Amino acid sequence: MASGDTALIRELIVRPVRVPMPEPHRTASGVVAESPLVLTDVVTDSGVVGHGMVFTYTPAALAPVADLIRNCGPLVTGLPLAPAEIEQSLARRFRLLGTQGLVGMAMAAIDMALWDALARGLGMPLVRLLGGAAKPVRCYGPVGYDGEDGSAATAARWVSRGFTGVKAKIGYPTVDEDVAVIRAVRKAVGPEVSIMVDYNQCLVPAEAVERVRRLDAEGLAWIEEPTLAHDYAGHAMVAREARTPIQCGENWWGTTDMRHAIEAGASDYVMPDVMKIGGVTGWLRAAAIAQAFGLPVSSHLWPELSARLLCCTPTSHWLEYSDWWNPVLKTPLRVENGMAVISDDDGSGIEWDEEAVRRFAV
Ligand code: SMN
Ligand code: MG
Repeated sequence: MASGDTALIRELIVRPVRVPMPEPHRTASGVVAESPLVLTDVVTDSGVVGHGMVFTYTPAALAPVADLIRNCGPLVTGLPLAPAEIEQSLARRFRLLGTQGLVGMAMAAIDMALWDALARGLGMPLVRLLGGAAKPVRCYGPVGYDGEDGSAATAARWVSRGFTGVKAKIGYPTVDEDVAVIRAVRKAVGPEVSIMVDYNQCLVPAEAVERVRRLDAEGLAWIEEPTLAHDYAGHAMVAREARTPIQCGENWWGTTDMRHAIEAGASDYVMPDVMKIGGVTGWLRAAAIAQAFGLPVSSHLWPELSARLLCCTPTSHWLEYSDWWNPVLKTPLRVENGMAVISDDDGSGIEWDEEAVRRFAV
């Protein structure tokens, strides 16, 4: 592409896949046993291809999300490769329907692919395009809802790989069981490692208040989503009562949800999900809001893309590491001694393993 020319979008290529998981990931609010993903490629008239990927949580949403992205094809083909402009244009198109849920997922898939294509077309890594510098990003490892022994064993494996943080799923029938799991994890990882816990929205606010008071004695780095993600008043009540920081954000659809949560005082830290917050465009806006409020920003899934975005986030905190989607990636995120190492490849670091994509195609 000649410099100064803006590439035009020629087509979207949309491929749903179902990626199996070696082990199901259990939470207090359900089990994730596989990864239904919609891989989205934006092809430009100069032949550059940008990649984006969304996770539909349940296979029931896989075909509808893929269809929705395909149906957005005519809304974006022929437009200049300008992600923030296209976000505005799609948001206007969907104003009467709303841009949450499946629409938000479709918009995020397109946005991620557009930013990747933009960076590739300019021959630079995404971090450079966004004005940041690639640096190692501190990761924590996830631990499922696997009881004392299972949780301790997984946590110990992360620490043996050099991770300095682990996040355990809790929300057992009693707070005594929560505490027992936390103590088993602490015993397995030693005093220096940060332990986060995640309730995955399973408590009512009154019970959450009771439990966080007990958990305050355990030296946790944060307590995540103790109550329903969109009950900002409930979270604010818990956050006021807890000495341990409350963490929310993975279920905020766009920066409007984030704004409402912050206005309510629902969360001490924030962890936007790059899909639900609105792709790279949404993340950049969320990072600016967090910076203005002095809120530490962690990520949720999408480790390859999130690691790059955390390099461009002034109040960057922790990267949530996950290897669930490695099977379809040619170059999964490298982690050395618990730190994500960002390659200097052009774009956002997403490259499909085409043979695997064919194998997992739906
Ligand atoms: C989570 C992510 C994806 C599926 C289930 C649960 C989670 C997290 O809450 O924080 O990673
Ligand atoms: Mg969570």
